[in-house]
Amino acid sequence: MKEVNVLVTGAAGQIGYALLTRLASGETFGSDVKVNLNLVEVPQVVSRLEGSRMELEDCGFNTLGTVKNFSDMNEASGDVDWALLVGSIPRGITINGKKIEERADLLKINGGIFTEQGKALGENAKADAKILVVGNPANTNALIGCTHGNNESQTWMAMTALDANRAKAQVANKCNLEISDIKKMTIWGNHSPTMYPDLDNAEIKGESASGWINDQNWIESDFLRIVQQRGKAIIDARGASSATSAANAAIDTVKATLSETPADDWFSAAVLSDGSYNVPEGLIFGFPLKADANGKVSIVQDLPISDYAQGKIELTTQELLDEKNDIKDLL
Ligand code: NAX
Repeated sequence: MKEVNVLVTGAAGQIGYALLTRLASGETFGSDVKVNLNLVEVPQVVSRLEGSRMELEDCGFNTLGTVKNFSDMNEASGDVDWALLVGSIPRGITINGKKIEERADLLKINGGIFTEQGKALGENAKADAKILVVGNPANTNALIGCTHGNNESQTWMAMTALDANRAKAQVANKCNLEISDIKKMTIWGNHSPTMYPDLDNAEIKGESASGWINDQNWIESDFLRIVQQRGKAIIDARGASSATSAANAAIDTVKATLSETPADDWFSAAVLSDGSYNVPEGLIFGFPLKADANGKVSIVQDLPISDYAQGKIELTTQELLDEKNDIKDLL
């Protein structure tokens, strides 16, 4: 049997819990691939991972390989093919008597974590490893990790697939369509309320989604607001942030790179900008992406961008530039 080595940080958290079975079951990498899991947690809770390991064993998956628990990223990252960086310090936590509410403080604390994780992966993970950052602020955490990973053959992404799935669900509800009728959903920019879900370039049965919907008022007000604020709406309703849907989006992102993207579709994640669409180089920015048969990820080029969309893209670009400025001494 083939094998894949997958590292998950924050593995004892709620997204981690929803993620592990789906990585190990055969659903993600296929029924002919053994999945070796390296689970990483902070030292205070690493012992809880033993419970996760026992539960995985009790699922009886043919495709489950080894499950190892770590609190040291250097030890955990040896030879990994995939790293799903879910763990990060949430807003509102109290550290050394100070409640962390400010974005700049949050960015700096997580920046320290991602500096170390990036270095460990750059030095120890496989040359063609893919790294997906889920932990917020995901784009800027990925920028720090990618900078310190300093390994150009590895691919760093920050997750926007949850936002893309949320956008598809809203369109499906509005138009009474199946999710599979909606293709080419792009989330431009930051995984934050400034993200821009693009319905001009999304397609419904081969036509522009915005043309099909034919209700610009809904697109610019309800749709945009619902998608941008969906994370908060879930926290308000559930008393906890998205977990199942976030884990599902991480699985979707992994799967999207395992085979060539179909000609009539693309997927959404944030990658290092190369200047495409005039986005400044050196930001981790949400783009429309394609994978080739070898899993190499590239940005879909030459999409038309309306003046309205351009304004939204500039807003989210500015936010990412501000975030980058807040952590400039970590780069
Ligand atoms: P939890 O608080 O349930 O779990 C996080 C886990 O990470 C904890 O067990 C914690 O001990 C661990 N952790 C913290 N620092 C670590 C480190 N340095 N190394 C290893 N583990 C570490 O949060 P959960 O709900 O699972 O969310 C995880 C992250 O995903 C949060 O930052 C959250 O904001 C982010 N999200 C990102 C989304 C996206 O679309 N990109 C959507 C969902 C989610 O909000």
